[in-house]
Formats: sequence, C-alpha cells, structure tokens
Amino acid sequence: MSQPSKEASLYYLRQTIDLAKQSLPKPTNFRVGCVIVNFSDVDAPQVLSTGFTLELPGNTHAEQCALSKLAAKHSLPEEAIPTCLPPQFNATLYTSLEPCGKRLSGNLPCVQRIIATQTDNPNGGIKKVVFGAKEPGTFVQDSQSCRLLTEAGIAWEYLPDFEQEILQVAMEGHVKDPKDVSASTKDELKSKEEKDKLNELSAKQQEQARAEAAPRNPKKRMMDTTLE
Ligand code: HJL
Ligand code: ZN
Repeated sequence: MSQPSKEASLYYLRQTIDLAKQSLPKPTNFRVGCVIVNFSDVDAPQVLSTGFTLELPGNTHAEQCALSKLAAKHSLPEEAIPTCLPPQFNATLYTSLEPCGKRLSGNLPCVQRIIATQTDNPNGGIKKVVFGAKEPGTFVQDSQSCRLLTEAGIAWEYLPDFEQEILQVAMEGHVKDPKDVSASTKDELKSKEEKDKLNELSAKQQEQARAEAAPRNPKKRMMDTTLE
C-alpha cells in the first residue's frame, strides 16, 4: 500500500496543531489535535475525521474525539468504529502528541482505542500513527504506547519537526516550573509576595491594637502605677 509523502505528513501534522489550539487550556491534561486520513488513493487523501482534546463532552482526548466522531458520522455506536475503517482503507491517524498509553483518570487509553479499530476487522482499522512529540512525563512517565502499537502491528512514525510548538500548545494552562517562569509572571509573583507581606504586617498591627484595647493584667497595671 503506498505511503503518504513526508510533505503530506507534515501538512496533516500542522493541522493537528491548529486543532489543538482550539482546545481549552487545562492544568490536568495536554491540548492535542488529531486528524484521521484515508490514503487509499495517495494522490487524493481523504480526511475521515478530526478531533481535539475536550472537544466532545466529558474528559475526552483528541484521538478519542476523532474516533467517536467517525462513528457518529456513520450513525454508528463507538464500538462499531472498525466498520468505518474497512480493509480497503489506508487510514493514518495524525496526532500532535503521542497517543496516551495510560490515563490518570483510569479511562481507556487512546492507544487501546486505536488498536480496537482492528477488532474483528482483519487488515482494516488504523494502519499507521504519526505524531509530532513524545508524551512529556508530566502525568505519566515512560509511555508504552509505541511498544503497544508495534505489538498490535500498527506502524508509527515520530516526526519531530514541530515538536517545540506542539509542546508549547499542549502545555498551555499548566502550572509553570518556578525556574522558567516568564518575566511578567515573576513580577506577578513578586507583587503577590509583597501583598502577602503587607497582609502579614497588618495582621500583626491588628493583633497589637487588639492587645492594647483588651483589659490589662491588674498586677502589671499596679507595677505600671508604681513605676510612674
Ligand atoms: C493525548 C490528548 C490528551 C493527552 N494525550 N495524546 N491526547 N489530553 O488529548 C495525556 C495525559 C492524560 C493524563 C490525565 N493527555 O486525561 O497523560 O484525565 O491527560 O484521563 O494522564 O488523564 P485524563
Ligand atoms: Zn488519550
């Protein structure tokens, strides 16, 4: 089966970045985009579905959305996705970030959803996965998804050409490491620190004022008087 050119792959990978940018920044996952393309006629590729993180209701991933939307397009339930990717298709799934192999939420990882497109579908399903960045170790370390794809007989390709941009888009909304906070964030932090100090100071002043207003120890008062 003929393969897409590198130029075509970069074109669709770029589309995944534009899709990822549509996702709402959230500190608990990455912003990812996904495009599923049928290359059965390599000169006339056909986009079968697209998706981005949180596009569909719930805690949804880009690849999950693209696959669910593919089934919905055919008015089929998600379990019927293999029927949407028959053997005569040469379907490549492009995703800005490597498909997840494990999810902190415990939801079904996307790599399993991709592999499931082959269930009861000999020679069909997703035949290749192309991604532009490896999963950073923010939530899950040492992703095993590429190994799982290989074991399932699905080809994969890592094209790092847009990696920096992909990671920047993916991590938008994440709490930054204090070592690499931007100048403006540093200013914000500094002014917050100053505000906190002021609050602390005024708390001390208030405490002092309260202590002065409270009835004083009679013994001390006597001493005060004696001293006067
Ligand atoms: C990919 C996505 C997305 C992630 N990865 N390839 N596409 N959000 O759309 C991977 C990350 C998981 C965390 C949290 N993110 O998302 O490892 O809450 O988002 O299930 O493990 O898990 P949940
Ligand atoms: Zn996923």
